[in-house]
Amino acid sequence: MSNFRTTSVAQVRRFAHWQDPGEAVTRAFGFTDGVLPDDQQVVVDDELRVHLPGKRVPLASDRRSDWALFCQEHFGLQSRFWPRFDRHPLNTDFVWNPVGADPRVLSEAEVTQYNEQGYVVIEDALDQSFLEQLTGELDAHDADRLKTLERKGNTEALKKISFSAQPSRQMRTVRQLSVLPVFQHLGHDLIGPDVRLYWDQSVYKPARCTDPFPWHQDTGYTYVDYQQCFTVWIALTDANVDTGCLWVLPGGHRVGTLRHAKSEYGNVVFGEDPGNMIPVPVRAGSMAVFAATLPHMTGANKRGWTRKAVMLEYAPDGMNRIAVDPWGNRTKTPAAYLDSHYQLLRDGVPTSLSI
Ligand SMILES: O=C(O)CCC(=O)C(=O)O
Repeated sequence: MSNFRTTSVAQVRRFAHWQDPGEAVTRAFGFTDGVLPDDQQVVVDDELRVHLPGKRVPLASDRRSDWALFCQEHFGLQSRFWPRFDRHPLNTDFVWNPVGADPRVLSEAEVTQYNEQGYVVIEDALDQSFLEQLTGELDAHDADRLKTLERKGNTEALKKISFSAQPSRQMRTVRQLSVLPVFQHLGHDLIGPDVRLYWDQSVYKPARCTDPFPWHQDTGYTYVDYQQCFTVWIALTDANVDTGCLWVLPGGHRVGTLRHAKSEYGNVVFGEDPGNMIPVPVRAGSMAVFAATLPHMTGANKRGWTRKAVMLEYAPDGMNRIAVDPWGNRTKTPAAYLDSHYQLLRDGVPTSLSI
């Protein structure tokens, strides 16, 4: 028998996405007026099903991460399908708000996948000549970094993953990339009418770099008051399980920001691999678009060449960083640096940027 807890209909109704079964189902379970009374006892099990006591067929069944978190927090019930979630202390009330009501670039199927799984892949988003130009310029940027490391005799760092923060500040091609129509339209579909670039970086994983980049959420670095930002991970070289592609925990975005620990390679949300993780291989020029709350990691690069990617993160205009000062007070500051976090969509209309 699975692990279970007995509770009441009133308690399960406190879950933000709870939906009572339809009248026909409720009647079939013997409630002749078709209504489940608040004080009706129900049993919730670790497969995230809700039963009436003694009934074999469940009243409801919901495998989503936010229901798992609710069961964990309200009933002390650890589900079989998800890792233990530990909320970020400032994340007290996150509820996933479905996006993509009137999509411009995503198909209905992609909108559904994004809301349910937290990511979509867009194949061949960049044309070949732009991809080559972008990669060439980022390579030159990385070559400078490598030379400096060599000069300093820092041979260990040469073998590790390397990040170049905000190349858009220096490189026009990265700025041009970040405002491509596909990103303006994605901003509209996944955020709304007013969208800014929030972050950009290149990520190079050298040949035979065996260190995975650990599980984290992109919101796990700086707490912000809007958690449904999105990240675009663009492959500059083919990325698959042998070359260090992304792995994601599909559906894990719905719990909002979790507590992260510090590690050598950045913030970590899960100490070990969660079950149900899947790889997201993408070929050069294609990209994974994912919710900033989606737990993800990248694996080892077993090949003899560098895996290269560039990442862009988008947020709504007006988003704030929230921090807690040493006296325990919450402080709020605008998340955007207006010079580099330019606005690419205003009132739903692409802005005319001179970049
Ligand atoms: O591209 C990688 O290897 C990992 C980058 C990443 O997930 C991040 O910086 O958030």
